[in-house]
Amino acid sequence: MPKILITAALPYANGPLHLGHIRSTYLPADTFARYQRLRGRDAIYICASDEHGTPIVAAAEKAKTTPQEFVDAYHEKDKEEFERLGFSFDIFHRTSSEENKLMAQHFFNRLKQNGHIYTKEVEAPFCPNCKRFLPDRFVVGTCPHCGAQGIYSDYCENCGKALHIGELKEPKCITCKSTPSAKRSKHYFLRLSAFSERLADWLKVNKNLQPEVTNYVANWVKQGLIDWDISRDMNWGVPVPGEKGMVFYVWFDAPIGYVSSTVAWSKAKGARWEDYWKGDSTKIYHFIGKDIIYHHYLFWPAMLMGIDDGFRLPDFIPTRGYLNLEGRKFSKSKNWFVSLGDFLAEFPPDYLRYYETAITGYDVQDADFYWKDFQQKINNELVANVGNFIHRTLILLRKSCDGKIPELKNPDEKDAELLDSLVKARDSVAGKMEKIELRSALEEILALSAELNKYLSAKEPWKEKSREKVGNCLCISTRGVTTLAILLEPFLPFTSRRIFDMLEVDRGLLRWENIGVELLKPGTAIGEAKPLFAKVSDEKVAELEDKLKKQA
Ligand code: B3M
Ligand code: ZN
Repeated sequence: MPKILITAALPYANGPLHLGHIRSTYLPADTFARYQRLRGRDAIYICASDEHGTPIVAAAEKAKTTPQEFVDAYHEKDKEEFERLGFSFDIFHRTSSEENKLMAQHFFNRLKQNGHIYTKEVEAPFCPNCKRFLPDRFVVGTCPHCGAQGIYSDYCENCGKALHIGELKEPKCITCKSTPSAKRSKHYFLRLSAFSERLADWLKVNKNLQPEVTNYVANWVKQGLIDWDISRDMNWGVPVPGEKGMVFYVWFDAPIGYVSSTVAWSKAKGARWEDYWKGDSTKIYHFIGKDIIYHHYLFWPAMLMGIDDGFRLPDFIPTRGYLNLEGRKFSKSKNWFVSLGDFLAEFPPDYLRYYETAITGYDVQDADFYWKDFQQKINNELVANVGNFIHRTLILLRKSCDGKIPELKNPDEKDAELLDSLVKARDSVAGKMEKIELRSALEEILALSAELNKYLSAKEPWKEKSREKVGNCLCISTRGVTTLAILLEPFLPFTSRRIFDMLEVDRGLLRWENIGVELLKPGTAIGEAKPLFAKVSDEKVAELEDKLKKQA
C-alpha cells in the first residue's frame, strides 16, 4: 500500500478564517485524511500558516504592529480554530520556520544550478512618497487581461491569471494612493516558459486532475507562459542567498512549505519525509480552492520538475469553488460574513462539517450558505434521520432488553438483508471515498440510515411478542448504529466518538474493517442514551439572518 500525503492550502496568517475556506479546502482534506486513516493506511495530513509576503506586511501595517507579532497571533488563532473543528493535521507548521527557509533556499540553489533561474534588471514600481518598492499587494489597479478593477499587482482574482511586474494598469500605492514611479532593480526569474511543453504534457497525461480545470490551464500554457519573477525588494520573507534586502516572492516559498512542514513532522516522528514526497510508493493530494489554480497547476509542478531532485509531481489537486453567503459574496470589508468563532458560538462543529459537505461536490462550482437551508439539512437529515434512528435503537434496548445487547438467533430474511446492506454500504461508500466523491459518499450513508429507520419501523419491536424477534431486531439495529458511527467518522468525528462512548465501545475499534461486525458481545450493557443532535429552531434562524443584515 502506498503512503498518502495530503495537504491543504496554507492559510495566510492575516485574518480570521471564514466558512468558505473551510468548505473548499480544509474540510474535504480532513474528511479524506480521516477516511484513509480509518482504513489503516499510512496517510499524513500536512498544513501550515503562510506567513510571508505583502498580504502579511500590509495587514500588519494596517493593524500598526510588526509582521512577526501579527503572524504569531494568527498562527495560534488559526491553529486553535482548526482544532475546534476537529481538523486532524499531523502538523500545523509555519512558513517562517527554519525548515522552510532551508528548503526554499535548497530549491533555489538547485534550480539555479540546473540553469532554470536567471537575473534581469526590471523597472519595479516604487512609491516616491512612501519611499519604497511596491511589490504585489502594495499596488492596486486594473487587470490588463480582463479589465477588472481594484486588482492587486500579482494576481487577478477575477480572471485567475498571475500578473507580472509592470503589467497592472493604472497602478496606485495602497498606502498613499499616489501613482508609483519606476526604479531599476535586479530580480531573479524562473524560466517558466521553458517548462511549457512538459507542463502541457503533464496536464494531459495526469487523468486524476479535473478536466474542467486542466482545460483552461492548458489554454493558459498555449497562450504562452511568461518567466516568473521570484524575488522581491523587501525584508520580510526568506532571504535570497547572497542578496541584501531581497526575499523570495511569497508564492515561491509557500508551496515549499508543504515539504518543509513534512520535514518538521518527520523529525518529531523519526520518519523519513522523502518517503511521502519521492518515488513511486506514495500518492500526493493537494486540496485547494479555485483562486490558486495557477500556482498549483503551473508554478509548483514547474518547480518540482526543475529541481530534478526525485520529487513526484502532484497526483491529485482536488479543486473546489467559493462559498457565498445568503446569495452574496463573503466580504470582510462589507461585514457580510460569518466567522468560524460566530458559528461555533451557536452550533457544534459537526453541524458545520455536515452542512458544508452536503453542499459541496467534487468540482469548482460555487455554493451558497443559507441559514434556512442549513436548518433544513440539519433538522431533516441529521436529526430526523441519523439521530432519530440511533436514539430509537438505544431507547428500545433499554426498554425491551434491559440495556443489554441481545443475541442473534435464527435471523429472518429481512434481518439477513439488512446485515447484507451494512457490508454493501461499506464497499460502495469506500469506492466513493477513494475517488474523493465525499458528498455522494455522505448521501449514501444517509440512505443506509434511512433504510435502518425503515427496518426498525417495519419490525415494530415495541409491539412484537416474540423475545427472539425483538432481540434480533435490536441486535442488528445496534450493529447498524456502530456501522453508522464508523462510516460517519470522517465526516462527523465528534458524533462518532460520542456514539462509541454511549455504547461503551472502545474508540480503538473505530476502524473501517469493523463495519457490519459484531463489536458488542451479547449481554454487554450499554451506557445511557442521550440525544445526539438538537433541532435548529425557526427563532434561531431568524435571529441569525437578522444579525447578518444588521451587521452589514
Ligand atoms: N496563502 C493563498 C490563500 O490563502 C495562499 C495559499 C498558499 S498554498 C501553498 O488562499
Ligand atoms: Zn483579470
